[in-house]
Amino acid sequence: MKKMGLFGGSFDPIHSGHLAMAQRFMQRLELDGVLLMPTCVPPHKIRERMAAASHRLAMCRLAVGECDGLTVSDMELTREGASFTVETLEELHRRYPDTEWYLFTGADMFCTLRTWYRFEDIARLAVLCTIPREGTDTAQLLAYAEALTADGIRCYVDPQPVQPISSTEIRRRVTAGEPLDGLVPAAVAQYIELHGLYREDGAMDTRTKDQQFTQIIRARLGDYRYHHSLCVAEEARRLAERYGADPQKAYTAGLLHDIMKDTAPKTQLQILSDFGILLDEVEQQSKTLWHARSGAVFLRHILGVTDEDILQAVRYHTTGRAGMSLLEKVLFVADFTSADRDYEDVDVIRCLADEALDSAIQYGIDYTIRDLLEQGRPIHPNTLAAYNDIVLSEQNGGQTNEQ
Ligand code: DGI
Ligand code: FE
Ligand code: FE
Repeated sequence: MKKMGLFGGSFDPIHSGHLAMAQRFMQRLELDGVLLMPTCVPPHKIRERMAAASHRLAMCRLAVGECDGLTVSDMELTREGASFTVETLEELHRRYPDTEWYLFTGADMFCTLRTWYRFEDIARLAVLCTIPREGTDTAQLLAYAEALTADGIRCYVDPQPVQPISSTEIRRRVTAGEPLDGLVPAAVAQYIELHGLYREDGAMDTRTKDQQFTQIIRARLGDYRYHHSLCVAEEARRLAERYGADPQKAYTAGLLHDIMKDTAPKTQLQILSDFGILLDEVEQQSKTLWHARSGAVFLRHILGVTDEDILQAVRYHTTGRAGMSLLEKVLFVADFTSADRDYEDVDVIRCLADEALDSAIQYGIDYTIRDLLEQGRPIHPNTLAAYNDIVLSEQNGGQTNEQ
């Protein structure tokens, strides 16, 4: 039997208190994992400045990225209308028949459990768990639990109180422009800022998107990769100006292209599976290819980047593909020729890049393929397709610069 925690909530936003609670239960009850379940908010409960379901879900995904054992489910959000906890538990039992479920509730909700819809079934389908909040009366909680136990209901009250943090307080701080220091994971704080959540109307962030993206990659990348990304952005802008692509988009694509490069492979796989992306055979074998795919997914679904040119440029920046767009070519080449690059042939490819993008791409792929062959690693079909595409079009009388 597997043991899993179920933690439902509006998570508006998810915060460090939620994560601490999930981790505490996981340790104490020796759970195999915890499923966070952002819930639908029924129409009569929608407050002013409430974050959309998609935002609440994205913030949960960002928050669990760094926490082992935690995963997020969109089951309740994708179902029609609001769900009852009992229905969710029934569905989970259907989907995972060999799992024992532990339902987490905050201290205040715990004492209302008996009034929940089909409470007896809930109690049959899960062990009811809660944690007292520091400074509140734990005696009431224990008394309630004792009464449940007396009725033969399985429940668990953690002996050690947790520091209370509330989503209401976090929203209030954001609205008032006060710092969130440590109350939410850094990635969630950035997300709130980027999307202008919980703000008074008209008090939008005055920074440009690129400034915000720069701060985001600064937090997600190590020094080396951050510096590389800034250099690729500069180089992509320069090449875009030279070859007639959109310099602004090129700069943004450069900033963001390696956004997942320093993220743990396991987390990258999680993001890909969250959004239903399947890796092909070569990709499964080559971790170095994952960051381009997980990066594009992260940009689209978490950072809310909607520009398809940019998303495609990031997605194909490692392998290339047949029929690359001008922006894809610009980013692909900039990744080879940026100021931080320092390999043997870098000057050769820089010269080529100033003559014709395709020549630089051909040289770059040639270099990559040789390297892969030497190491006995598989070559991705897109890499070969990109290579053939360029060689063939040159033999057909040579389009040089533009596609
Ligand atoms: O992320 P960067 O280091 O800036 O550069 P990149 O995104 O081009 O990644 C380079 C890595 O990707 C390098 O380790 C080689 C690998 N790679 C590129 N094309 C292929 C490939 N790996 C496989 N297996 N197959 C490919 O076709
Ligand atoms: Fe890359
Ligand atoms: Fe790169």
